[in-house]
Amino acid sequence: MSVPSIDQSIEQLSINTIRTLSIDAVQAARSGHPGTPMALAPVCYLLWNDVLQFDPVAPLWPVRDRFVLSCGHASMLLYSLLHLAGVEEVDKQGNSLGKPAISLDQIRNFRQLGSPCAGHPEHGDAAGIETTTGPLGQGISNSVGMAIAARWCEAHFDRSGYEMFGYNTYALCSDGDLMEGVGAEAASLAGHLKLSNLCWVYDDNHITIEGETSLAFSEDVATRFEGLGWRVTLVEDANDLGALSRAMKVFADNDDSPTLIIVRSIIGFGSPNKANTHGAHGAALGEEEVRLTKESYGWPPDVQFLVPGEVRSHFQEGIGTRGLEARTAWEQRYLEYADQHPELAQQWQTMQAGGLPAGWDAAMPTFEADEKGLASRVTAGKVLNALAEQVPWLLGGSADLAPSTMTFLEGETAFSAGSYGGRNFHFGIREHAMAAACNGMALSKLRPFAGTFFVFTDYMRPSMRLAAIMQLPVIYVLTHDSIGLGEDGPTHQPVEHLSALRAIPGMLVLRPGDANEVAEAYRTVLESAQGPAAMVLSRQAIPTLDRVKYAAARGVSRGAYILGDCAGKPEVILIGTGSELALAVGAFEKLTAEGIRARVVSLPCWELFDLQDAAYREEVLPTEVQARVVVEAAIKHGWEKYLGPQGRFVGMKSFGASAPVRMLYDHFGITVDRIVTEAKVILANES
Ligand SMILES: Cc1ncc(C[n+]2csc(CCOP(=O)(O)OP(=O)(O)O)c2C)c(N)n1
Repeated sequence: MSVPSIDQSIEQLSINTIRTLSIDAVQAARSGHPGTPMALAPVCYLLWNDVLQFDPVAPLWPVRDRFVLSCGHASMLLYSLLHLAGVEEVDKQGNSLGKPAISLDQIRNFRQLGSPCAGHPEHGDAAGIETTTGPLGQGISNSVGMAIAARWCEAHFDRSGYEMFGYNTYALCSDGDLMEGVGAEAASLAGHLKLSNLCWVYDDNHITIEGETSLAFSEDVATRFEGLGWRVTLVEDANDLGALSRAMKVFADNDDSPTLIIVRSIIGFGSPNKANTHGAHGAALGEEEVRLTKESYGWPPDVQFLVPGEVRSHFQEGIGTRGLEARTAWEQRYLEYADQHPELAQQWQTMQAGGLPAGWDAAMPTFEADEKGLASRVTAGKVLNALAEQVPWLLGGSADLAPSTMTFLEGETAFSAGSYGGRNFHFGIREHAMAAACNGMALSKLRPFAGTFFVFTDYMRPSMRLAAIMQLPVIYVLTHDSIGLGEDGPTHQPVEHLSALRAIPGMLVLRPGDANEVAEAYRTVLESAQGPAAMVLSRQAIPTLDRVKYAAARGVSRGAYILGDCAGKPEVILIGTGSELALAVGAFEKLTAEGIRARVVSLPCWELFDLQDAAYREEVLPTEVQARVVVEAAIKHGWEKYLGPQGRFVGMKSFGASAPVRMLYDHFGITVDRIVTEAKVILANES
């Protein structure tokens, strides 16, 4: 079919191309969210073509401005932009693969298997998708981490004459983003930190799924954000490019707070029967309405996926040219910088490549055998400090619990407003925003750690799950990991949390059993960097095992290893983790003394053990030895796969209680004697 020429300004033509691509893709998929792309096309057009410092042919340029589509349901908006801007697909090193990140065919296959145009934007599926969004509130909260990272990089890497390591972060958000608690935590943190490199554009369209926002949302957003320390500016009409441009200038000129641009828009703009209704939010418009809508745009009603050639050229002349010039000029200056500051340049490159500096584990401590031992949170603090000494971009903090989580980096300053080189983060009592910000920091190549009590992972799990989906190497330092925390009682004593975290695909959950296992756990996690890792640590002291008598802690890297063994085939295998490993060892000693051939296995990390080859797994847990006892001060859920049908579990079946730790272990029957008894019961049943 010949395509009629459309008599519109190039701006309008570009905006309508974004709109109609989104409409057609949703219509073809018979599912998706057309209304917000239709409304926000002018905002994104202006932001991308006039403002963003982003080179479409080098989408991983480290100091590119970040664009986050926090209202991930409007994903077609992002795919349309990536397509029109000519963003190229690249390998992990950023080298062009000579094809578009998002092709027109892929847009035609919106929401279909194999297309990077997934229902919600998935980081890693195509260049230019800076983070995975969909759960409302997460994207804007990630953007705070990105802005933090930009500020830290400036403070750490910039040198006189070379102010070149920062960038701006823009996030587009909807009513849902601002209703979600995590967004509020993140906004509060960003305001406190005065992140003036952060701009949120709020799509104030008064519509959510159930109808008008007035059903559930009556706060004065502008006043709230002003109270949070943000600069707030209003654009009355999303179609007013001049006003949008002025708002962007407000952001650019503001150097002491983040900026919120409130944009009044009409969801489903242009649709004669669905505009300004929730009918335009989450369903295809329908064929007839698509035709009518296109007519209202002055668009040929029967042509689908139309991209006028001049629109591509226009983006090429806008973001394409501006981005290329900025990037190549930056690279030129970077060569000079590298010449002047070779050590910093080396750091920058290693960090960008996701690597570690030479000798990163040189200061790693080892720990002498000690009956009394140390709490694993204490050892973890020492290990973290030893690593942070060598890895400048290993940084983080806690949700107001550093004295308990031992996450403070000695000799380092706080990351605070105007003092952005600090490596100790005071996230405040905002676990969820902490975890979401850490995702943004990790997406910006820092190696962040986030500390809190293990039980409060309940408050940050959605962000932890997204870290796993995106395979971000965030380290969670989770202390006070069981009834072992004692008197604080059941609200603070995790019981089901190990199981809950182990259920997240791609999350490494490590519960080291003594000081040397802590060191090995950190070594493994830092080196692998394949995804998030939860360090599950005790409040109470646990013995440091004698590694002359027992196997080396290096086995932690394989997830499980034989710690102590008998001669010949064992009759029973005892398996322990974390603070209960010492109990398993005690039971092993007792059984051995009684002439029972026992083996004790340390199994600090299921996920790593499950990755080992079958021969190794069989060596550690031979199929023919079905007499097995697991001890862990948590619920049994999931241990069945190692226990088998005859195995017995020593752990928790209920919430804990408030009492001194010793009494609790006796009360809940998590003792050496109980393990010995359970082992004997199995052996008696077998004979
Ligand atoms: C955490 C979370 N809860 C619920 C949803 C389901 N959901 C998707 S969009 C939406 C609300 C849509 O309203 P708004 O945020 O104003 O977006 P708009 O209608 O303007 O596109 C909801 C509840 C979600 N994606 N994330």
